[in-house]
Amino acid sequence: MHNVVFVLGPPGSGKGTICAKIQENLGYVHLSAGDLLRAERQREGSEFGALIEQHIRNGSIVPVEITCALLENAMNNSGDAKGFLVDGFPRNEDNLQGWNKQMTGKALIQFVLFLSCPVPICIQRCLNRGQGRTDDNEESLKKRVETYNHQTFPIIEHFEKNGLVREVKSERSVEEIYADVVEVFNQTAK
Ligand code: UP5
Ligand code: MG
Repeated sequence: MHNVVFVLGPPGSGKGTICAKIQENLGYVHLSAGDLLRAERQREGSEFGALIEQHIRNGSIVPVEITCALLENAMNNSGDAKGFLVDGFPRNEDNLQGWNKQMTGKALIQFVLFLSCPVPICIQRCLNRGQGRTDDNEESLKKRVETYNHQTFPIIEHFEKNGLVREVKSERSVEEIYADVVEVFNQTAK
C-alpha cells in the first residue's frame, strides 16, 4: 500500500518548491503530475504528446487515465518510499473518480496539503519564473486560474468535508511556509 499526501493549491502557490523541501528533509518522494505530463509530452514515441501540450497551454485538464497511469508507474518504480507527495493532482472530478477507480486498495490518502495563496501573487510568481514553460503567459494563466477556481477548488472542498485538508498559507517566505508544513507532517503523518 502506498501512502499518499496530495498537495494542492493555485498555479504558482509553491507546490513544487515546498515538495522539494519535504522530499529532501522528510523522506517522502515528490511526484509532480505536471512534471510527469511534461516529461511524457517530450518522450519520443509518446502518442499523447500533442494532446498533453494542448491541455497545458489551455490550462485544461488531461484525461485521468493518462495522468493516473504516469503516477502509478512512478510510485511502483520508486522502491520502498515511506510516502509520496502527489503534487497538483487530483484537479477535477474526473481525476478524483479515475484515481479512486484505479488506486483504491493500492494507495492510502494520509491528508491533503493545501497551499493557499491570493491569485494575483500566484500569477506574478509564474510570470517571473523564467523557465520557459509554455503556460507561463498571461493568456494561459488566466485559463489556469479559471480551471483552478471552477474545477480544483471544489475538489479541495470535497476533501475538507472529509476532514482531510491541512491548509498552510503560502503568501510568505519559503522558510515560514515550510516550518508550518513540518508541523502538519508531525501531527498527521504517522
Ligand atoms: N516561489 C515559490 N514559492 C515562493 C515563495 N514562498 N515566495 C516567493 N516565490 C516563491 O513556484 C512558482 C514560482 O514561484 C517559482 O518561480 C518559485 O521559485 C516561486 P512553484 O513551486 O513552481 O509553484 P507550483 O504551485 O508548483 O506552480 P505550478 O506552476 O507548477 O502549478 P500548476 O498547478 O499551475 O502547474 P502544474 O505543473 O501542476 O500543472 C500544469 C498543467 O498541467 C495544468 O494546468 C494542466 O494543464 C496539466 N495537468 C493536468 O492536466 N493534470 C494534472 O494532474 C496535473 C497537471
Ligand atoms: Mg509545480
